[in-house]
Amino acid sequence: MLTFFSEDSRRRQARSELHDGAIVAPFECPERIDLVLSALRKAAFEVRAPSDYGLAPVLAVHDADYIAFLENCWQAWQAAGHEGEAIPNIWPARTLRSDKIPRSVSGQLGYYALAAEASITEGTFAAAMASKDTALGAVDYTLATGEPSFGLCRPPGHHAAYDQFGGYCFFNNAAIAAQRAVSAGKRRVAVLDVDFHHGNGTQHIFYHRNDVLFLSLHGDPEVTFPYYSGYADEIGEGSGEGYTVNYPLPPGTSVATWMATLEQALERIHQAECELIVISLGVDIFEGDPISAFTFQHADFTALGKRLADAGLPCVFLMEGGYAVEEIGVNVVNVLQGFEQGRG
Ligand code: SP5
Ligand code: ZN
Repeated sequence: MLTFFSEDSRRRQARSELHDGAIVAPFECPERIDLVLSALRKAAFEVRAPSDYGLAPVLAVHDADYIAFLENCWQAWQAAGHEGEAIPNIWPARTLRSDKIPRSVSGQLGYYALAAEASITEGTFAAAMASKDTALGAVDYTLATGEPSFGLCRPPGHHAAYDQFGGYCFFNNAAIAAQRAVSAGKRRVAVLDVDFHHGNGTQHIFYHRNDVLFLSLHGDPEVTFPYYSGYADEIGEGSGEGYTVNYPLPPGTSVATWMATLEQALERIHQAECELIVISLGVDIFEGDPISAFTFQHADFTALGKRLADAGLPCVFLMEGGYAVEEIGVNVVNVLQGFEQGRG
């Protein structure tokens, strides 16, 4: 399987994450890509650099003012004299005005953020640009050839909504890729999100549409980030009704139950006559993940890849979460190798 990666993904070098009441070194760190890359190379996958696609494919799914905010935020934050990284500390929460975008970068941060753990830093925008180029390189290759691909996206994307960042995500790479496939003529595309956390951003972007079917298996938001999205009664709206499908699962869910749930998702993908699957591949479903609570072992990732190959559709795998850094490489490679075995 051909894989894509842009070196500029390293340009996000955040120092701070708000976690458990403390500022800690970010879970979403650049070492993650080193370990995936070395595992890919060891398994003899070709890694290709994507071309520069500019902002047009980003603006196809995101708000232009939001993108301009991300581009300018670090500079404005520094100009305002702040010493640490840019982290919001107030939001237009339920009892405040939500129609106002303040002039101050601090006010804008809260307006455009849906969570506070991910800081904005000097290289964040450049890394987000690199990450979407990786996704676009992968989807373009699959659209041109019908062959599967993997994009080693960093930062991840699935929490990023039309005009909000959070959960380590800034541009929604999976949504950008799915939109690309629709624009290229695919009549319906599935985004299958297997990351431990609900892909609230992807859901939000396509909630009113039926040309992109969004399905997500994730930790029950009653007890898991992002808490305010990912319940089973979120099914899409208007012509999008029935084209959002959520499978919240309790912490500790067995792999057998998870795989049985995947069967339901794949059944829906076939029923909806999707022509391509974008897989939001979070390997934070691994048992050893430090911030998640599913129970995948290394071999289960191979089985997952095989099962996806059985679905018989062109697949684009895009990296989302996965924070058991030492094991992230083997878990990703196992999915990709399982997929190749399944096609064999
Ligand atoms: C892309 C992705 O996987 N983003 C995840 C963002 C999660 N951020 C908040 C995590 C809070 C974790 N609290 C876990 C307590 C575990 N004991
Ligand atoms: Zn996740």
